[in-house]
Amino acid sequence: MIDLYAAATSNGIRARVALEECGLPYTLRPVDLAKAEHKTPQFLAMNPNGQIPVIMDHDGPGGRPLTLSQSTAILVYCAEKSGKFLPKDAAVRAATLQALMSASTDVTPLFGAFFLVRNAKEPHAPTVQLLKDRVRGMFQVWDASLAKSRYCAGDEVTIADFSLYAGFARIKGAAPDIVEGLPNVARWAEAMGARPAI
Ligand SMILES: N[C@@H](CCC(=O)N[C@@H](CS)C(=O)NCC(=O)O)C(=O)O
Repeated sequence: MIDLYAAATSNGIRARVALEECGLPYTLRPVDLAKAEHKTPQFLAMNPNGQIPVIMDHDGPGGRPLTLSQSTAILVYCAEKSGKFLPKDAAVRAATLQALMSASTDVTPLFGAFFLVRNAKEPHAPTVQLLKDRVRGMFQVWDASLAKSRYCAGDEVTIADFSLYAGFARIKGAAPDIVEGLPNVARWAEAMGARPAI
């Protein structure tokens, strides 16, 4: 059994989608960020960075418990544990990892920066616009790519789709105009949103 410590942010959603999609039994342990539950000594013992998500797999590799943070590491861990969504073919796997990194390490942090700057007490309008345009630009690239393939890394669903969908869902909720008017992204998002696990 796995414990998932998370909140409903894009990184938290990414980890939960991974567990759901991979069919790994887990218990959700909600972490209230507003109450700083991620800064308690108990939480910091699991992740000294004081950030969600964290999983604790009581039946980890070799039957030993494993504690893991970083939403993308959790995606890879779940894929490997379940044998799903991380293709074995070397070329497709490389494409999957490329798409995964783009979704996890480009889109999400850039949107996070946009969100922080936009919601600052005195937002600096040119910076807000710059960051917004950068995130939009990334989704325009995704739109062109999704015109050629059904999913982020080809014609099968992979963990790259889970990562991008977590970011997409957060952006759609907080700044929908960033992802509007992109027909291939919209088609992909509809397909992803219709998946029972999501
Ligand atoms: N790179 C990390 C980022 C984790 C992260 O930024 N978590 C946020 C919520 S989405 C958090 O816990 N923020 C609280 C804090 O940093 O104090 C990941 O992918 O898991």
